[in-house]
Amino acid sequence: MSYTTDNIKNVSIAGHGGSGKTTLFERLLFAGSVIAKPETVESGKTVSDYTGEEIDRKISIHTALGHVDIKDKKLNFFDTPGSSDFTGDVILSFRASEFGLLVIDGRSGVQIETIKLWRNLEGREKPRGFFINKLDDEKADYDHSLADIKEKFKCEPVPVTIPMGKGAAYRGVIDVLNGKAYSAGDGVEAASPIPDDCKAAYEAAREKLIEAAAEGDDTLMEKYIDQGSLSPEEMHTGLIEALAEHKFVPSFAGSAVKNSGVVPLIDFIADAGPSPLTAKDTITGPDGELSKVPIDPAKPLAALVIKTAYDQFSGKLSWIKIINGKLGADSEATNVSENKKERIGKIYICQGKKLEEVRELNAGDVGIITKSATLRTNDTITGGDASFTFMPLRLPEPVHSVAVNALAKKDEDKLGESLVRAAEEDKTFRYNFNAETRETVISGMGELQINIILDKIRTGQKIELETRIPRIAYRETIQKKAGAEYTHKKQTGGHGQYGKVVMEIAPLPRGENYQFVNAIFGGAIPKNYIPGVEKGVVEGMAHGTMAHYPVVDVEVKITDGKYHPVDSSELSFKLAARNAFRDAMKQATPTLLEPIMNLTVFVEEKYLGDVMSDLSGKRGKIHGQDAVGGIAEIRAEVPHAELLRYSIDLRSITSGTGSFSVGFAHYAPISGRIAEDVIKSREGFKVTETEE
Ligand SMILES: Nc1nc2c(ncn2[C@@H]2O[C@H](COP(=O)(O)OP(=O)(O)OP(=O)(O)O)[C@@H](O)[C@H]2O)c(=O)[nH]1
Ligand SMILES: [Mg+2]
Repeated sequence: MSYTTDNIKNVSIAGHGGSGKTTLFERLLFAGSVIAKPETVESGKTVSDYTGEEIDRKISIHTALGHVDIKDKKLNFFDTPGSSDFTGDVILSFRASEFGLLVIDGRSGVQIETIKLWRNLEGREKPRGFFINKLDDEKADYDHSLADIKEKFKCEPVPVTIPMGKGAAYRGVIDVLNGKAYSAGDGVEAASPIPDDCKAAYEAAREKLIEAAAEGDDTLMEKYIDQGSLSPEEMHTGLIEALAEHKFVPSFAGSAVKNSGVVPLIDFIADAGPSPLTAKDTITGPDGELSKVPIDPAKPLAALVIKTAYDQFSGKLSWIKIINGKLGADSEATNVSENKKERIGKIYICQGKKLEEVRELNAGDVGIITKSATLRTNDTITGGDASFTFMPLRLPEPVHSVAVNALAKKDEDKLGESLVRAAEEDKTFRYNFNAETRETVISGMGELQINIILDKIRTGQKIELETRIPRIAYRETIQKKAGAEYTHKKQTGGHGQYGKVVMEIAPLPRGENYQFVNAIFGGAIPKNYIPGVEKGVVEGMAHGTMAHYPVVDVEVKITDGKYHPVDSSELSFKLAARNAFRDAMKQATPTLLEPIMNLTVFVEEKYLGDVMSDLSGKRGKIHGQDAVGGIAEIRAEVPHAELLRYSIDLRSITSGTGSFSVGFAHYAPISGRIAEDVIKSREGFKVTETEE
């Protein structure tokens, strides 16, 4: 059946790796009677970790979607991966949901990935809440987790459910909103009266929840001040409003493995979870202007492709979030982004990999179109003649790169096609052929992501691949002025070749690249040969005299020359200029330049010292440092050559908790041993240049 917009809720389950998201998702489906028996992640049979790579590794790698139909509502849940390598899939689920539920491991409190995800949700102004999990564990500490949330996020989480008992004595949760207790156990939780020994904790929590509800609505606040209490219905109304306005951050307690805290969570989301109707979506108009539009079922169809996946059985799957109107099966739509018509055939919703056909999807809902002809992630589909497009996903830049090639030349095409597909499926993954270093370089969020993609290509395509650390794009430049002259003279059968070029070269400030100055007076080189001279200079700069790297930041001034009325040609001047440039460069104290990157590292404060000393060993210059809630942010400039394996190094220094971002900063000179090694590594490099 199809649900109307006001009866749809979209929830992203996100949080640090291993906090229990997939287990919670499985228990939500169990409590919602979608599955008869919940499976464990270890069994490899959960609904949401269904791909081969997830079953092998026992972690989530892709975002999975499922839904619980309850109280005439459809609750869509996204189970997202926790590792920062797969952050692209988490962000796409944030884009498509109205509520971010951050799962906290009750044994460790707030972990670093969760902090990054909170910031992302904050940037999107999405309502968010917490599920404090694993409270059955001996090492779990509910109060510490709650205090940690307060400190790290500078927010006041208000418990909607609270735990009964601790560790081995953990018994279940109290639903503070509805005044019921739920005991942990193998079956779906059933409500019971609140035990006497928990009544005091319940009363105290209820007081806070009523206050939070009153904050959401002025008339409720007056009533609360007058009467000192609110009815459950009034509390719902107040909490819905407070949540939509970010005044209220709900927290839930539970144990996913013990099926505990799941039913009251479902109840809360069904009754008070943010509705798509309160969400605003950003669109880019035809003139490039940004504006915000509400999700609206009454407008003509407009939808966004949030994800593309390739399935062994169903082929291409395009995940669609409907923003306006409705999407019907067997209809025509326009793919505005590609400027093409798209025939919509069957449409589906899903429980993990299991597709369920539906006739239509209303605004706010998320579904899947299979085998589409034109759809790509981030495309906008419309039914009318709207010309706007929805804002594409904003994703972090890749931080880890490797060079790859197929071992057998004949497999290069297969590799190329697989890389195109991988980049379509995961927008944080890129590939690019670097003509300068003659390598295919693939980049992503970390070693794990890259290895998983390469493994999938190896086994799926049955090809052998070879990977290397990518070559660095060094440059060469000069440090002082110099001059040179060169005469190109050749006597062949017919016409000879003749051209003489006199030039001066001088260093330019860093980043200015190249300037060509024609300072010839009196026609020593006729005007029509000047383009040939410049071509020669450009060719000379393509391969410097130290290690054949491109030359940058040089001014080249042509001061004099000589021509021959019969034998001169553009080619003669080109060859003369190229050689004159190389001769001049040798006199101008050439030096190698290396790329320097801007690096920002996020680590728990306890690792700060180790990270700093590692960076100084990597020739890094620290520019700044901040710390918020136990997380340090370090900004530094570090040579690219030192960062090629940084995602691996940082992982080992910080036990996998640190993360970083990088971007190109500038080029800087290198000398001594480092330069000698670079020069040595280029021995035998062949330059192909025309002599004719
Ligand atoms: N004791 C205890 N263990 C739990 C609980 N929930 C999950 N676990 C265990 O924690 C481990 C990780 O659980 P997952 O559900 O895979 O965690 P996740 O957050 O989905 O992990 P990623 O998707 O890889 O980020 C598994 O061994 C679970 O059995 C819980 O409530 N209590
Ligand atoms: Mg998972």
